[in-house]
Amino acid sequence: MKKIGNLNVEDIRNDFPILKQKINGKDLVYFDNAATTQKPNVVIDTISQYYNSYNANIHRGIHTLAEKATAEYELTRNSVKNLLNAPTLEQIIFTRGVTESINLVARSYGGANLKPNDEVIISTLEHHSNIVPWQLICAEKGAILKIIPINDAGEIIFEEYEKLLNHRTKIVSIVHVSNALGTINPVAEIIQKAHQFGAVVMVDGAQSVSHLDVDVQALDVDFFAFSGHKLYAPTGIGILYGKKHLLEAMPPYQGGGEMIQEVTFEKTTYNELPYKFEAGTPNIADTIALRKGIEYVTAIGKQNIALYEDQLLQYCTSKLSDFQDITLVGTAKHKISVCSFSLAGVHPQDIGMILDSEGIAIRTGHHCTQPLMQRLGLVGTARASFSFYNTLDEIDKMCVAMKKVIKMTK
Ligand code: 7TS
Repeated sequence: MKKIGNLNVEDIRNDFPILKQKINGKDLVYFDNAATTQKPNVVIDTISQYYNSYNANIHRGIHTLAEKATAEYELTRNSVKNLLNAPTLEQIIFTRGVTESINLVARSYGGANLKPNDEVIISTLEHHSNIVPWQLICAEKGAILKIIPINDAGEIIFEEYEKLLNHRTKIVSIVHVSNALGTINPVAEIIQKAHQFGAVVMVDGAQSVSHLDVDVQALDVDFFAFSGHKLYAPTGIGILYGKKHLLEAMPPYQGGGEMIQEVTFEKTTYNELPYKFEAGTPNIADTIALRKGIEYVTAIGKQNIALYEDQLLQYCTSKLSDFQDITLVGTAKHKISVCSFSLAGVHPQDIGMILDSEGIAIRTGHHCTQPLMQRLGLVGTARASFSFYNTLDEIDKMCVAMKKVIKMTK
């Protein structure tokens, strides 16, 4: 194993049992980390410990199991608060993931604040989950959705963004890091500009929290969302952070148990933050396990992770550039470790299938960013997205397999 940086990748790989298996007779090479990351033993074990020893509903029981489950669940809120440097625990709301967090803000904040002809700004880089919720609420409220264009490298054109801002702009919702291209957006500047016009800013952090340090106070962001499953934690648990005065003024998103203070048939009063937005029995086991994912990443250190993954990105970029028929898609100056590419005359799906036969898992297609693909004039791309458990040797294996793809398809 070629060594780079000061991560002990061999030790790290031993923490991820799934990586040890063979796929189609070959060692698994998992390059689909932008879709979901694999889980370390501590995360997997935490889930079974919960069901083995203290499964109970939370916030309501006074018995020992319920108290333990509640305490463990609430510890995760504290972990997320520290991860994001949020001012208070009440500003951390548990959701199912980024998708639900954005829908919550669009429905609750957008529903309460958008008026006919108000404007919402998103960008060409957005995942469908940061497009469709805004289309839905804009259609309902008669508001207008505006799109920041990008250049051919896959970077938003900042001057065009500035031109879109005006006194009718109420919400800017922008992806921190593009899942399809890896582009890191200048969110601090985007937020600052939006605030000059009195607009609130939501940042989709699905692809950023696992690679970059995020400080919601330094960014002065109004809403920030991420999903646990892209941060080495389970699926079905995600986060919405919001500024307190905004969350307090927003109506509930869903009604049910836990989110109420008092219910009569005539009138219901709502619980305080964050519970106002957490109706029903939540995903307790996976929330508890999210803390273990955060602790795992924090122990390795985001700086170390960024440094190491950048080496993987540079190596892969240079290796793929040596292929005459391969075009790299997404060449932004500031990128995380995502390598999207296309091969002349070959459908991305065929690349994916041949690589899979070699044990290599990549994502192919439009990556839930169809408008972005339309802008780039592509049906889709092949995308290799790296984690700190990937290696240079694995990138070499993918390049060897790409030679096979070329041979088989030409
Ligand atoms: N936003 C971005 C930027 C994403 O990458 C994703 C998922 C989402 C939102 C939605 O997250 P969810 O956890 O609520 O589903 N991205 C991908 C991907 O790139 N491949 O599969 C899922």
